[in-house]
Amino acid sequence: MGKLTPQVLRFDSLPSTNIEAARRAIEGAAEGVCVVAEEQTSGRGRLQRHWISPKGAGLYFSIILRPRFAQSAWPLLTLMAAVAVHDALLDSCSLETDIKWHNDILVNEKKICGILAETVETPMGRSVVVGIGINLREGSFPEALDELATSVEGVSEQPPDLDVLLEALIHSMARYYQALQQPDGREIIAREWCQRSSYSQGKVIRVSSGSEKFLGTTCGLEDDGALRVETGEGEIRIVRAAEVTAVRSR
Ligand code: BT5
Repeated sequence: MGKLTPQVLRFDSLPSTNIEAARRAIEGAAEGVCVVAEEQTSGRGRLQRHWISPKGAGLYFSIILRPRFAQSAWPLLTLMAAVAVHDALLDSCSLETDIKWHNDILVNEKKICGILAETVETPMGRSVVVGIGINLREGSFPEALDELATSVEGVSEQPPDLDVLLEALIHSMARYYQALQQPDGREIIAREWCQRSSYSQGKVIRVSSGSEKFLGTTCGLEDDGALRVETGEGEIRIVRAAEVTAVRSR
């Protein structure tokens, strides 16, 4: 069953590792092909946002997956990647991180990593490119990110080593991808995610989805990775696509 055989392709500069991985997936690249770039000139976030990717300042990584399990479980690939990044940062940099639903890795409530999973239609069927950007070095990011972002260098005792982190990341991605393919894979990933995220239970958050906004308290995940939020009226709302912000208690 779908054991990942990673193969790393390295580039000095790319517009976006996700775009390069998608192009290669369409050309027939195998599951497990990873694209890594020293810099991205048009790094992408969700909803046409940018991922700032200065040269040598971060790990800019994308992996091609060709999942053979039900598409209803594909949203869990983002959660799987978050769990894998969490473990890779712990194992290779001794860094404890938090996971913010559903795709941000935080240290001291600042973003150290973002994850973007995109589906790609290819002649061999629909595939998924999972892109991961991890900030490694301070100093090369624009001031506008100061309030929002942090880096391994900014919060860890150890200087970041890209190759050690990359190896740990590939190792943990392979491990949790294998886990996701087990009959109880959704539960495993949801459980691992909840253990690593302060957002899984009892977090007061503001949810904003288009023009709709509401406050609530988190109470676990659905089995497709959606967030359960209890509103003041005791009702449980299921949040699938939305921005979530922690509300500080006074
Ligand atoms: C994400 O989007 O967090 C997904 C980022 C995925 C980046 C990787 S890098 C490798 C691969 N190739 C790509 O082209 N992309 C992937 P989102 O949740 O929409 O967050 C984007 C927002 O994060 C921006 O609007 C900024 O506010 C902020 N941001 C931009 N660059 C950042 C950085 N380097 N560190 C922290 N925050 C950043």
